[in-house]
Amino acid sequence: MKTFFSEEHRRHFPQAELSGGQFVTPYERPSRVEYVLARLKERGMTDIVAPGAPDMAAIRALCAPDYLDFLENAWAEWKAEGMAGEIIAANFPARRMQAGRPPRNIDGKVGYYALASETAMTGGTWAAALSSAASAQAAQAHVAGGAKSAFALCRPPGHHATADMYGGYCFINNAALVAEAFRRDGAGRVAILDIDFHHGNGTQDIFYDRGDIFFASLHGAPEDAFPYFLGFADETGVGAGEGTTANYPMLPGTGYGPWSAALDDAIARIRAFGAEALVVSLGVDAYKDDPISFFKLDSPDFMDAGRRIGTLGLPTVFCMEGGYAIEAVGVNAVNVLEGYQDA
Ligand code: OKP
Ligand code: ZN
Repeated sequence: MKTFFSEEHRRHFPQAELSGGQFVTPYERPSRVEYVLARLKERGMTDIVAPGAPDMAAIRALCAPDYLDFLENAWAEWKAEGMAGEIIAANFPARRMQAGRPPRNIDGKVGYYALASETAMTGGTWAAALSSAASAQAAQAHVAGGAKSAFALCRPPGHHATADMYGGYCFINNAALVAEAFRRDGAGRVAILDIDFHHGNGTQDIFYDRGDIFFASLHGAPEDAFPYFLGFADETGVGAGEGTTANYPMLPGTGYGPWSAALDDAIARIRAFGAEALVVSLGVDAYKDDPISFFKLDSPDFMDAGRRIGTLGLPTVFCMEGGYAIEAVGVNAVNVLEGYQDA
């Protein structure tokens, strides 16, 4: 399996994440990908290439124009306003406020386009987010061109980003770009399987009313875990999309037994849906030692999960999402890929 990866990810490295009332070094940090690259090489998966320029037309088709303008110009506006630090959202349109009017002032604008305040932006964030999207797009093009599968080693991740909001370390929804690209390249129906510990709220939101794209997510129950306000089992889609969203929220301490039962159900749903291509949001933060998650998967479980996903026999793009037990991220992510290849 070929890997698509851009060194440009390094341009996104904020110093601060707001966590537990303190600023800490962000969990989502550049060194995460070093462990993945090292493990790929260790396992002989040395076909690692840089993507070309991002397909901006596809990104514009996915995202709101004002949101993209915001991402591109936020740093300059923040600095022009005299802000001393990194961009952190502090003001949100909460219940019964005007959620549809982007403020002129950048401090207000940031809150308008953010869905949470843990994620800081800096001068390099936009370039890094674009490079991450480019890796996803290149991986998809590779599979559309006839390869069985590809791995987009995306950083920053994407599954929390909606068409017009960032947060949860995400800015552009890479998995959504891949799904839409598969549709444009002729797949009638596409499935997205999100195995990151956190609910893929952005991906769900983007495709909630779509009958042609199935979204399944295994994640920590929203009562207990970020993003808290989406990912409940009774969210099943709307309109033409009724029945094309499947959420599997699970409680703290969930191990591979119940988790893999949910995976099998999601796989059966994807098979029944008749998907012709598959996108996997590959987060490995369901790992037992992940510092911000509460599932109990062990490293061999990720290989078994990959094998089960492989039984679908679909052309597949894996997009890297989360995973913060950084020394184990490489083994766990590559285990999924190896399991898939062995299926
Ligand atoms: C992104 B992805 C740490 C709380 C972190 C945000 C989590 C974002 C996860 N104190 N909350 O889905 O792995
Ligand atoms: Zn996650």
